Amino acid sequence: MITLALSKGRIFDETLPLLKAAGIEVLDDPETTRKLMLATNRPDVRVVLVRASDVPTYVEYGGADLGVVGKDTLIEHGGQGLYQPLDLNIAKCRVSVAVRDDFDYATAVRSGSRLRVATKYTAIARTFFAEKGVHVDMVKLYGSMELAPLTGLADAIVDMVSTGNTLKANHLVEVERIMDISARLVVNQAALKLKGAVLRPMLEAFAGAVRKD
Ligand code: PRT
Ligand code: MG
Repeated sequence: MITLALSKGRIFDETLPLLKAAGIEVLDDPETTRKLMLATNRPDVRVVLVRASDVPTYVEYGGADLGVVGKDTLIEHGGQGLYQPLDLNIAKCRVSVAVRDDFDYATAVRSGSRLRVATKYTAIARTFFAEKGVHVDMVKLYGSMELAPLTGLADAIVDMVSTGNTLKANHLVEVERIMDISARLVVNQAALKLKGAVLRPMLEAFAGAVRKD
């Protein structure tokens, strides 16, 4: 049995065409079923639905043989023990710094004073500001980062941006782009050895179906 870990929403939706290219069709719709383990048209392949941030953990410990996860989440997890054969070029966005539209970010960063940064992506934020030589007080959040500058919890946020509409709706502006993000395929290293005969052709089918742009 091959177990694939996916998160509901954009990762699941954008992985479906790649699965299809590998001849795999999921038999349930995650938006309507309450099941967390989904059968596919292949009796030897199943999908488990987990939180996006739990995908690397499932694959690392062999609860799933492979999974699809955003580069952001992978960096925060550390990626230890995971084989990362493919950039799937899906669920694309960027990690950026954003502040209130009336906040003078350039001066705050130049002055050598401390910047209060709220984010779920503390590893990415820490590395980025350390390289700039900016002192940061990090506030760890798990969601709704956009609220932090509006409530005085922080001066800036580090968050995922796609269209930028969420920032705009909350009177925030993107002041720095930290990195481009897309989803990656991650594979359990032991599974690749033990189940390589089934996994390798799957990986090749995914690779052949990746959009190049
Ligand atoms: O939601 P949950 O807490 O369970 O976990 P999660 O947020 O990690 O999962 P999910 O499914 O929301 O995101 C999974 C992955 O999709 C992320 O790890 C990213 O790699 C990728 N991705 C791509 C995004 C976006 N685009 C994106 N736009 N993740 C989040 N967003 C957020 C963004 O931060 C903003 O709040 O969506 C909102 C809308 O974005 P705009 O700019 O289009 O308005
Ligand atoms: Mg989310």
